[in-house]
Amino acid sequence: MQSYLTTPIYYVNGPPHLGHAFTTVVADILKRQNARLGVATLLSTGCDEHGQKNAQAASAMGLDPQRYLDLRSAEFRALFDRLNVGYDVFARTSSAVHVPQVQHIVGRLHERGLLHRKTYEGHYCAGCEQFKKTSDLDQAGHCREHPNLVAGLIREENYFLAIEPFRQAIRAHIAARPDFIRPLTFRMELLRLLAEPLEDLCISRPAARVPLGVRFPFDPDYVVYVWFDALINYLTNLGWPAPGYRAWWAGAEHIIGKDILKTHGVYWPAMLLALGEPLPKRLLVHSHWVGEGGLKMSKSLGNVVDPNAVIDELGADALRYVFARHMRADADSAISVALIRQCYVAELANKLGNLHARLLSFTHAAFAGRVPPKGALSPVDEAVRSCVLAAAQRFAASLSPEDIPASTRAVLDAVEQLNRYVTSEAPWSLAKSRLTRSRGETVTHVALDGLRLVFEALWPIMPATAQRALAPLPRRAGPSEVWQPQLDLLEDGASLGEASILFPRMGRTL
Ligand code: ME8
Repeated sequence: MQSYLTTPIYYVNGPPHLGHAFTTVVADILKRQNARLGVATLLSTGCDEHGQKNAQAASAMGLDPQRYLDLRSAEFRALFDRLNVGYDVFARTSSAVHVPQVQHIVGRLHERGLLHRKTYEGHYCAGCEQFKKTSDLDQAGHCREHPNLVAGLIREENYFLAIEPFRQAIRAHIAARPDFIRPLTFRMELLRLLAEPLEDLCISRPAARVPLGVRFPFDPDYVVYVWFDALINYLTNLGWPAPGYRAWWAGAEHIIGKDILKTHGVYWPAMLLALGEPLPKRLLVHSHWVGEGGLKMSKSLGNVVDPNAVIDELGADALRYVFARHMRADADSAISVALIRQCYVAELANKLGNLHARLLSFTHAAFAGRVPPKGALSPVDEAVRSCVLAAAQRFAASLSPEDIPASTRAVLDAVEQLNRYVTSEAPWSLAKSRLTRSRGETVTHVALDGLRLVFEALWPIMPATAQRALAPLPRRAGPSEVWQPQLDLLEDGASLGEASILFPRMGRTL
């Protein structure tokens, strides 16, 4: 089975922010986990470069639109590179591959008689790039997502795709597949949306009003609506309609924030059905990061967390860890620079880093840097070993975003237990006397092997740190090429390498 993991393609009307970093890191965690299980995975991310708000951002900076798009999308790519994201495709909707693809699809739907033209009057929110119902606006005419913009009344002639003819088929598809949308709360939300008749989707914008877009192939006065254009990237990335796309498409999982549930759960399936294409395998939806106190992050509130600044200060893996450990799929989670620093000190430096540092330095001091042999195991040894193994086993199969926080948490609990074990068994004292030395060897062996398994488990979350942590530990290969959580893979008598500091004190350059 092949897996095709997609992130949204992000608007480039500003620099990349924490939310963009988050979804893309989640996709990378899933891909890394798949990779070590032998599941071939294609990961796509990228930038959504058309539409009014990107155009406005370009003109606000006095730049030619294409130059602006090139600069901004390079910032996104640089952030994902810094975060060690192994994307296979970086999609850009202004690219020479994507544009003809969109034109081809619009032309196909037109030929099939699925598009119609009509005059439409409605309030348009440039932030959402969508027409809004009056009931979606507050009294001053602002939409909920963009209280800083007035959704002005617009009357214009446009092309439309009727969604209603596909509603029951989409609904039936979701109803028959409990696993199609996760978590459950978003499945319920979508089923509620699909219970009511749906309005036609306006799929064009007059080029005179929104010049930054893909021209309609049969009517140059219009550009394709930015969402219609953007969703198509999921097919463009696979070389659709060349036959090779099918196997990947069958394993398509869209990782998205809850803000874009309707576009992915209603419009995109309708577009696919109109094209005669199967629906993706799954929608993996997550909630949002919000500022402390549950407030939406905004520049004016001063509670925006800049992912690049966090990486500068604490490293990419610290941010990846905070994402993995502290997100919740079904409810918003608070994040701030102070919370990230607190997590860095309390969990990464004091627990994970400390266990690594003390075990390695102690083994160097007491056992000449060699892995001591393991003798008979006591119930305490067995207890800590099974705790570590159970935590690591949570990483034995493919992950879904919902699993990540609890699985990460379980590994951290195992680290705490290992720390307690080492403190109470005190192998450094045992090693001093001839009578107890072999018991000291066993405790050290058990703890080092636990440490190994902990970092193996955490590899998809903190790839660079895990690699650095594992480098000094002499390991035997497991029995299978596919990674399996397994105890007892340390080489008795082999020398440990030098340990590096995994989580330097804050303030030092990493
Ligand atoms: O919607 N917490 O782009 P966008 C978590 N171009 N994730 C967040 C977040 C937050 N506070 N803020 C943003 C678009 N995200 C369209 C998508 S796809 C065919 C077109 C993440 O730049 C989350 O994944 O507004 C959300 O769905 C996405 O960024 C929205 O990015």
